Order: sequence, then structure tokens, then C-alpha cells
Amino acid sequence: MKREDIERIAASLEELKAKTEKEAEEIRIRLLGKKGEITALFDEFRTIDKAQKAEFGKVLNELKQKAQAKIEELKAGVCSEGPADAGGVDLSMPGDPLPLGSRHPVSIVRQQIVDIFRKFGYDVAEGPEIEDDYHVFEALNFPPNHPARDMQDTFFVSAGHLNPLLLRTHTSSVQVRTMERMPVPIRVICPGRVFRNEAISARAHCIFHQVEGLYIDEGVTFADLKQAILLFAREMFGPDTQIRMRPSYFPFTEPSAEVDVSCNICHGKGCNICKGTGWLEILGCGMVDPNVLEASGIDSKRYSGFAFGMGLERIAMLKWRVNDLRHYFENDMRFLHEFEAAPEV
Ligand code: 2NL
Repeated sequence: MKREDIERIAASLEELKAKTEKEAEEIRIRLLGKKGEITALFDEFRTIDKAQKAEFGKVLNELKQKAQAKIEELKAGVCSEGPADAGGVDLSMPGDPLPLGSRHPVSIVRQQIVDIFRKFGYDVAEGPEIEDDYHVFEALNFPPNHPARDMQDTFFVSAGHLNPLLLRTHTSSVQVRTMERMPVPIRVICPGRVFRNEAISARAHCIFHQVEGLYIDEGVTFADLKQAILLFAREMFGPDTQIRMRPSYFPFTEPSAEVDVSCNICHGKGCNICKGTGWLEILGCGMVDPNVLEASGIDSKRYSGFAFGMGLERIAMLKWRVNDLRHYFENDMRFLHEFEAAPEV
């Protein structure tokens, strides 16, 4: 037995490194395993004479203790840094994915309509949901005692004075603000949330969404209106879509019309969506009343324009055959997830 052998192993302990638990275990086997270097020294120790035993017994025991401590240190080091074992938790496991939402049907339809009119050269305008009586009614040619101003239809925020604050009942107020601010020609589209004091049912809600459009320039005619609506309808509902116009009435347009598109579910044969008529009503429109132009400072002798408005919940109902408006507002995940990849009809 040589003292240098013991000293050499003792010195080499300082240098030992292990990246993984396996490497630390290999070191343990190399030194202290059945055929390990230190084990071999102990085997040899048994064969030497008494005088040598007195010399080597203590240093050999110290070497073994040092080696055991070093190996424990190595194993502890790799355990705390190791990626694959942290107290039984596998830190390399992928996390639970966060559930992603999907687009709301009203939002999908609004985006499609806005995209179509942007392509036609319209700008998008937005305005306040809390409006004054002037921008919602007065500037739009509503006579002072028009029933739409009634408490039954309008949510008032502050009643009782000349120009009360209220929740807008249509987004026309945004177009009025555009006419006040912007020079002619005007081509603008106004998507937004509107409010009416109505009892909630399958067909009506007190909050819903509209897109309104306005086009003002010299020489704009009803033929321009008809063509704009036809092109829009074909972009929105398919290239074979037909439109028809029925006379109607709005305080802010004259003449006024309601527009139907050919039913693309039964193609005119008659189904329960179009109630057997072959036509679906999608919007209201008309030539802007000269009083409306004048109220916002536009010369009605020189300029003319058309305007239109549509309800987004209604269009989404036609598109996806939703049978109850209340689904849109109830946040039922089973309903909302239907629209991720729902086929368009
Ligand atoms: C409908 C019908 C319509 C308008 C909205 C409008 C706006 C201005 C001037 C004239 Cl600033 N008109 N908007 C015109 C006709 C119809 O909406 O059924 N909406 C859901």
C-alpha cells in the first residue's frame, strides 16, 4: 500500500464534476463500487501487517468519508439544477394551453361590411354612444314631437332641458358630426352600438349594432344608391344575389326605400327563413333629405347624397340562421364557439 495512491485519489476528489445524476452515480461506482478504487484499497488494507494498518487505517477512512461527502454534494447539485426532476414535478412538461376565444358573429359581420365599403373608398368614422338630442334627432329632420323621441324608444341620460343627453338610437349622429366637420365629398361608414328602450324578445333587444353609410357629392342620384347597394349585396351574399327596393319612410331621407336580397337559402322557391317570399330584408336607405344637408351646413342646391343603415344582428341571423337575437348577448360558450369555422349559408 502506497501513501501516494491515497493522496492522488484524495486530490482528484476536488476536481470531480457531474452534470447529471447518472454521471454522479458513475463516479460513485468508480470510487466506492464493488470494484472501485477506494474499495480496492480497503481490500488491500485487510492483507497488510499490523504496523502498516496503524499507519493507513485513519487516512483510508478519511478518504472514504471525503469521497462519500463529495458524491453526495455532486448528487445534490444536479438535483437542484436538473431540468427533469423537481420533487416529483416534471418541469419540462408543456403547460396547459389557455383557451382562446373566437370572433363574435356580430363582429365578423361588421368586419366584412366595413371591408367591403373600404374597398369602395369609404372611410370609417366613430362617435360617442352618449349623444345629445340635436345630433340624434334635431339635425336629422325629426319633427319636435316625432314618436321616436318618445321616452318609450329612447334612453335619456338627462331629460328636462332643451338639448337632453341620451343614448344614441342610431349611428346617424356620427354622420351628422362628419358632415359638420369634413368637407364635401363625403364617403363614410359608421359602425357602432345603439340603444332603444324596447322589451327584449327573440327579435328585439335594447342594445344592438348598426352600420350606416353616407355618400355626398355633386350630382349623386338614386341610381348611384341602387348600384352601391347592389355591389355591396353581391360582395356580402354572393355574386348571384339580386336586390329589390320597396318604398319606405325615414325622417332623414326622401325618397326612402327598404332593400331585400334574394333568398340564397331557397333561391326563390320559398323557405321558412324568407317566409315563402324568396326575399330577405337587409337594410333601409334613401336620398339624404335637403333639410338634413342644410342643418349641417351643406348647400343642398349644389350637393346631394344617399344614406343607408343596417342592423348587424339581423344580417348575422340571416347568414347563420340564428333564430333568437338573445343568443348574441348571453355569452353561452356553446353558441359563441359555433362561429369559429361555421359554414356560411
Ligand atoms: C335602417 C335604416 C337608415 C339612414 C339610415 C342617414 C344618415 C344621415 C342622413 C340620412 Cl346622416 N340618412 N341614415 C338613412 C336611411 C336608412 O337606416 O333600417 N337601419 C337599421
